Amino acid sequence: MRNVRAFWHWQWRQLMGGLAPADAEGRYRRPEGAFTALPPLPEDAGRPGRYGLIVGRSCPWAHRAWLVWTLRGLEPSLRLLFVEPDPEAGRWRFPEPFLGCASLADLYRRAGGNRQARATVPLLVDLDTGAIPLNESARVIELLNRWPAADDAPNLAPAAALDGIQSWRDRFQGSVNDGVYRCGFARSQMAYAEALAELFQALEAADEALAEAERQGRSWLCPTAGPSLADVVLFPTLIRWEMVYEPLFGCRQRPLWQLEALWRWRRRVFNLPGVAATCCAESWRRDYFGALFPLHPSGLIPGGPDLATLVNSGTPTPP
Ligand SMILES: N[C@@H](CCC(=O)N[C@@H](CS)C(=O)NCC(=O)O)C(=O)O
Repeated sequence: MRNVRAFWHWQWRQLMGGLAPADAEGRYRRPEGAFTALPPLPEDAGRPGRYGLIVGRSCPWAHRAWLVWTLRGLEPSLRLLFVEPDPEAGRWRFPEPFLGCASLADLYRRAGGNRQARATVPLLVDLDTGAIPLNESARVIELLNRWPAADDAPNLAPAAALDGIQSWRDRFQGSVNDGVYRCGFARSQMAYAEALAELFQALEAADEALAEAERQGRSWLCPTAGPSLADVVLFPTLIRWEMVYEPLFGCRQRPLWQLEALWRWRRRVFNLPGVAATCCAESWRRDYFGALFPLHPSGLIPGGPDLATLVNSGTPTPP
C-alpha cells in the first residue's frame, strides 16, 4: 500500500509539473504570456469587423475583458469570439475553423508566437491579418477602456480615481486573481497556507473598503460613479467562488457570505446590465472539474447552486 501511495504521489507531481510550474518550495508560478506589451490604440480600432476579442467562457482572465466589452457596449466596434476547451488536447479550439486555424495554438503559431508560450485567452486579434496585437488581460482591459465606443460609454478608469484603482488592481492580481490558483496549484502545505492567508487578507481589505464606501453612500471599490477596473478585475474571481475556487482549489477560510459588504457588492455587479450573460456557471464547473485532471482525476462534474439565486440571496443591501 505504501508503494502504491508513493507511486500515485509521484504521478501527481509529474502531472502538476505539466499543469502548473512551481518554485522549489512548491509555490505556483504563472508562466509569462506571448504578446504582452500594451500596443497603441490602432487607428482603425473602431472599424466594425476589423478586430476581434477572443474569450473562453470559463476563463476568469478572459471574463474581465468580456466585462469591459459589455460595460462599455463595444459590440459594434469589436467582434466577440469564443473558443471552447479541448480537454483531451489540453488547449482551446475554435467551434469552427477560424482564419484557417482549428485551435488557438494554431493561431498563435501563425501570428509568430513563441512555441514555448501558452496559447491563452483573452486575446485581441486582427481579423484581416490574423495578427495578435495583445494577449495579456491586464493590458487588454486598459486598451478596451480606450476602445472607440458610444459617447455615453463609461470610463472605467477616470483620472481622479486612477491611483486607487491601480492600487486595488495590483493587490488583486497577485493575491486574489492569481491567489486562487496559488491555493489550488500549491505543491506544498506551506505554499498553500501562504497563498490562502494572502487571499483572505485581500478579500477582508476589500470588504472593509466596501463597507466604508456604503457608509458614505457609494457602491464601488473606488470613489467612482460606476464600477471601475478595480471592480472589474475582482468580480470574475469572486463570482466563481462557490462553484469552483472554494470546492476545487480549497479557497476556504471563511465562507464568502460572512464578508457582507463584499457579498452585497458581488450582487450589485452581477445585476448590472449584461453582466449575468457573461457568467456561465455550467462552463465553469465543466471546464475546471472536467479539465484539471491532477486536481480532480475522476472528472465528475459536481452539482452546484443556481448562480442567480445564490448571488441574489443573503445579506440585504443596507439603506
Ligand atoms: N496572464 C494571462 C493569463 C491567461 C490565462 O492563463 N488563460 C488561461 C485560461 S483561464 C488559458 O488560456 N490557458 C491555456 C493554456 O495555458 O494553455 C492573462 O491574464 O491574460
